[in-house]
Amino acid sequence: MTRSLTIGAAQLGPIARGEGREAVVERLLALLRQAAARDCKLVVFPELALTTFFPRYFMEDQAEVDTWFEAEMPNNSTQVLFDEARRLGIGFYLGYAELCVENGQTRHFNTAILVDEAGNLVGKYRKVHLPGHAENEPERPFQHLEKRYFEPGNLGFPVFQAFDGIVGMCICNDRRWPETYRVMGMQGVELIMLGYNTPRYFAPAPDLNRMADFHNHLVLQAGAYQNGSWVVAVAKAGEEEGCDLIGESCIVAPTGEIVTQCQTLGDELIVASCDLDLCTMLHTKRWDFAGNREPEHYGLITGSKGVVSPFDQS
Ligand code: CDT
Repeated sequence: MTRSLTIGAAQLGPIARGEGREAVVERLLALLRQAAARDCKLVVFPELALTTFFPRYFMEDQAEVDTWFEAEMPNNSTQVLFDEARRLGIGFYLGYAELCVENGQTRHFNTAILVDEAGNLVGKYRKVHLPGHAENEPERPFQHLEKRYFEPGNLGFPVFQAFDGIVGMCICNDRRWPETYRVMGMQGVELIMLGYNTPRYFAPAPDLNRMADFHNHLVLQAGAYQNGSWVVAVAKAGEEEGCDLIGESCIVAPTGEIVTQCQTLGDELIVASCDLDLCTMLHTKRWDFAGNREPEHYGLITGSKGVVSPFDQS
């Protein structure tokens, strides 16, 4: 019997700055119910799925910044999503801004959680590769202040036994880094879920703008194939408060092929039946990491940030 998992990628269109959590959760619920009608067992929502992409705004008042964060999950706004998902027997990945206290210290993370079909928390991931900048750069048409509002995730890239497979998570910019997939790949990952908010305009190098969609799919497809894993990548898309966000949410097979992709820049559900046993075929027949990788010959050195290449020496 094959391990077939029907997964929905629930793309969101823009969220207005003034749109409250409750209104957004209504949109998530509508997508969740569509997913149930199409037999999904798991739905993936975007990064920071409860609010507009607030790192585009420069704020100095920490109390104001904290209004964009969730101090509890579930909370009053999201409990209904958890309840409905459990009633429908669907698990979900949800991205949100997390405010927590650890060892007496207040901390801010760009976080995703995975909840199973019975409503239990399977695991949490905190975004490691934070893009953008920490200070106001008024010459930009909009800010990208993730380095100001979040700290890098402190949970690594764990994988979890869930949905009859080995699953892991990452968030947006993480998908551009081969390490993200490889660290999970080395743990036998079979399904990687991620949400993203990707402005088409990349201020540091606007020459790359025309390739924003291409580079999105390029990294997702390469990461899937090179690690023999399904990848489900879900955008918040469209023109959000004057910022053009790419769409093209997609489900990628372990062969690197895009199985299905969104056609709009709005709220849209796409669905695929994902055979997790296809990963076993790639892992054993195409890659066989244990038999074929040559880590002792990669010429890596150990630096202050762990294992780095000679390329990084300075
Ligand atoms: N949200 C996120 O990580 N976006 C980045 C673009 C940042 S541009 C400064 C991405 O890689 O899509």
